[in-house]
Amino acid sequence: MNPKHSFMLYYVTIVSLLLLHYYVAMASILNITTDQSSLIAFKNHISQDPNNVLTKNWSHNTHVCNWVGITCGSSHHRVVSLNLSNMGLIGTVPPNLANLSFLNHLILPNNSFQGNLPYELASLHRLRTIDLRFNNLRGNIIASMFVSMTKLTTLSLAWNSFTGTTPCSLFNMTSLRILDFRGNNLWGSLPSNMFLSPSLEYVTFYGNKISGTLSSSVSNNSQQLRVVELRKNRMFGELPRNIFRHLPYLEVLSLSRNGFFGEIPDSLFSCKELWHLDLSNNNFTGNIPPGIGNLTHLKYIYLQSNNLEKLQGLMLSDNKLEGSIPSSLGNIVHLGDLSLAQNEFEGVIPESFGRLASLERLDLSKNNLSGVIPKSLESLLYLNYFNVSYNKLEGEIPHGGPFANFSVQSFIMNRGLCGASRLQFPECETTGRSRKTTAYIFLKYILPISSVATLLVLAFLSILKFQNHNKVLQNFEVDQAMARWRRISYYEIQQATDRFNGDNLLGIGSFGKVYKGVLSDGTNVAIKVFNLGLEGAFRSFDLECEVLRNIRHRNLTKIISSCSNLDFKALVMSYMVNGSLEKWLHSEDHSLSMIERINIVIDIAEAINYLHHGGSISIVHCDLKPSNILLDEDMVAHVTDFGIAKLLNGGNSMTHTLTLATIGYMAPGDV
Ligand SMILES: *[C@@H]1O[C@H](CO)[C@@H](O)[C@H](O)[C@H]1NC(C)=O
Ligand SMILES: *[C@@H]1O[C@H](CO)[C@@H](O)[C@H](O)[C@H]1NC(C)=O
Ligand SMILES: *[C@@H]1O[C@H](CO)[C@@H](O)[C@H](O)[C@H]1NC(C)=O
Ligand SMILES: *[C@@H]1O[C@H](CO)[C@@H](O)[C@H](O)[C@H]1NC(C)=O
Ligand SMILES: *[C@@H]1O[C@H](CO)[C@@H](O)[C@H](O)[C@H]1NC(C)=O
Ligand SMILES: *[C@@H]1O[C@H](CO)[C@@H](O)[C@H](O)[C@H]1NC(C)=O
Ligand SMILES: *[C@@H]1O[C@H](CO)[C@@H](O)[C@H](O)[C@H]1NC(C)=O
Ligand SMILES: *[C@@H]1O[C@H](CO)[C@@H](O)[C@H](O)[C@H]1NC(C)=O
Ligand SMILES: *[C@@H]1O[C@H](CO)[C@@H](O)[C@H](O)[C@H]1NC(C)=O
Ligand SMILES: *[C@@H]1O[C@H](CO)[C@@H](O)[C@H](O)[C@H]1NC(C)=O
Ligand SMILES: *[C@@H]1O[C@H](CO)[C@@H](O)[C@H](O)[C@H]1NC(C)=O
Ligand SMILES: CC(=O)N[C@H]1CO[C@H](CO)[C@@H](O)[C@@H]1O
Repeated sequence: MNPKHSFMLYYVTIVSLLLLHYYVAMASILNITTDQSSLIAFKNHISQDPNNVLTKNWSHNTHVCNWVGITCGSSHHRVVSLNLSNMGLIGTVPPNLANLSFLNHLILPNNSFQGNLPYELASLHRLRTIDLRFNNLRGNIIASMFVSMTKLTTLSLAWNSFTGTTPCSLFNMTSLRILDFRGNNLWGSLPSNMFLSPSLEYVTFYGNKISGTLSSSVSNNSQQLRVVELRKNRMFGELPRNIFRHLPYLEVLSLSRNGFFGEIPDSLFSCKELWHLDLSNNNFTGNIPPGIGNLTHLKYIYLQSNNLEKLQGLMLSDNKLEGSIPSSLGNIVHLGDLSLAQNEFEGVIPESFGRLASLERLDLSKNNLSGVIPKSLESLLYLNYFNVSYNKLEGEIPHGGPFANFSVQSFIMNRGLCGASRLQFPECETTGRSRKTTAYIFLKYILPISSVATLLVLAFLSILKFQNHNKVLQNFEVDQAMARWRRISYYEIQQATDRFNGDNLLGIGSFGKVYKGVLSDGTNVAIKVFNLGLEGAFRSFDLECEVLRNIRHRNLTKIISSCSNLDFKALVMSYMVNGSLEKWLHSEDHSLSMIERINIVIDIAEAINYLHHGGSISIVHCDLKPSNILLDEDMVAHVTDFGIAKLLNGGNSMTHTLTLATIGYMAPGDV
């Protein structure tokens, strides 16, 4: 044997022996006793345990398998699961956990674990679940730490402060089903094999700093994907045409708040299971492919803030779309064909549809629409098909423009339509006998006229009399208001709403829910709880608080208090016993006297005047309607819901407008 070969032989033998020794040693060292000492070491790294759960329970007197949060395997009696969810623990994750060599589930969400994740955990190759959501962990995500965990199905590190480039090699793992990195600070781009994983079902990088484009390597492997959420990142570029072709089970796709541009690829419409599609706040242009009509499960579609004005047809019929019809549809001025038939839309037909000058076909049949057919539609010269059958529309059928030609078939099965004697509908009642019609005329004509008149008088008076005192008075009132505005705790809100009991729910809107509640001092309040999982909710809350610093008036809804901490935000407002003006105008068992009506008009006018002229910043409401007028126990009207209001800086600079978020109650379903 030549010396070189024998050296190799010795070398290999020695290395093998060392490895064997190591494995034997490991096997003899790691047993349930070492599991126990690992957990004790873990406990020692916990600096605060608010409910003393571990302090009391994890004691030497009880077997480790009986400790709270610990599960042991039935045959080998080693720790297989560590689950300490929602305990408010503060501490770090020590490397000693890597000695729990049989661990399958590491579940520590909603605590305050800090610092880095020790790289030693990479040796836990039996792990199936890692759930560390809602902690304060930081440091670079090192993908190689996870790739040896060949059974890992769930990796959820959402809502921490992890940094680094996107862990691309995770997409090569054949076991991963859930990959959740929401709310961290990852950058870099996503790998081109992102959709290639044969096992991934749910992938979200919502709210990171991911850049780059979304590239198209897809294959028939990527069949399992159900949820792809890349909302609120820094991605850009055109979407490859075929990108969605191979994702037959895709249910949720959210790409909003990136910089994608170009056309929406029609391969999207081969995703037959899609029910939530959010492409809003990008720069998509052009048409929505007609294939969108094939998405029969679609419930939510968000396309706002793109450049889709050139859209010529929008067919969303026979879906399960709900909520009100977005009035922004009125901006797609080239639209020729709009069908929203057979959905579950509620609310009114937007007045803005009168701007759809090219519209030839409008089908809104078989929904739950109420209110009147807007007279603005009379200006749609090219409209030759119109169908609002099977809704709950009421009031007078317009007769001008294209309405001269429509047959009764366009209007069947609506409970309150009148006029158009040609079609044999009952004549519209113009006298005080019909509340609805009076209310309609009142709102449509008298209210605007008297508001304007009141506004003019008030504006004149304020110019004449209060010119100099206005600001001083204003500042004084605001300071007083801030002093009175006390903070309230999550606990108090929970008590007030009987633990957010469904019976107390007043309404649901785009940013969360509104509950009725009773504070400990007996005050009835309405509590608007922001759903922080939703995009924009943080911003909405902050803006509302900002605006509330600027406005305060008896005829606007009053904010009593706010509650703000990292994962809960709410506003507490006066509860308006008598509900909305809409209820009073449009329901059988309510009615308003003429005096009440006039008083309401005056209240509204005062509030609007205050918004326009009352402070250093003018506020334009932009969405004044009966459902946004709330009545208190004395039937005093309060203006609410500044969802689409505009702040005009200095009163004249129209360019610096800032869109506000909803204040006050929101109209249910104002998505
Ligand atoms: C675990 O291993 C240690 C040292 O190898 C030993 O002293 C101890 O008795 C073992 N415990 C059990 C429960 O086997
Ligand atoms: C620890 O908690 C478990 C599960 O709640 C319980 O069965 C056990 O008795 C507790 N042990 C101690 C010492 O409190
Ligand atoms: C972890 O524990 C919490 C509270 O005890 C429980 O609700 C949750 O289902 C557990 N999670 C898993 C994955 O077992
Ligand atoms: C987080 O834990 C706290 C208790 O520490 C609990 O009140 C809260 O509901 C939990 N949050 C979530 C999102 O589970
Ligand atoms: C457990 O892990 C720590 C840190 O990784 C290590 O120093 C220690 O030797 C391990 N203990 C046992 C008994 O294996
Ligand atoms: C996917 O499968 C279909 C037939 O099942 C085949 O026609 C197509 O070429 C395959 N695509 C890829 C990218 O493998
Ligand atoms: C859309 O394009 C315009 C003009 O190219 C650009 O100014 C704007 O920032 C883009 N918007 C997004 C969300 O990328
Ligand atoms: C929509 O469905 C029809 C009929 O099933 C089919 O012919 C058409 O190709 C589909 N369109 C798209 C874009 O998938
Ligand atoms: C229409 O609205 C009523 C109540 O406003 C509701 O009960 C009904 O289920 C709705 N119908 C559809 C088809 O959504
Ligand atoms: C009504 O229909 C007739 C014949 O189809 C057409 O000539 C006329 O322009 C239509 N009128 C309106 C207002 O659309
Ligand atoms: C409008 O739609 C309803 C329900 O689909 C239908 O019965 C009616 O004939 C349609 N009207 C016209 C003018 O096509
Ligand atoms: C500034 C103000 O409070 N305006 C009116 C609000 O509404 C009540 C009831 O109508 C009036 O009395 C206030 O003058």
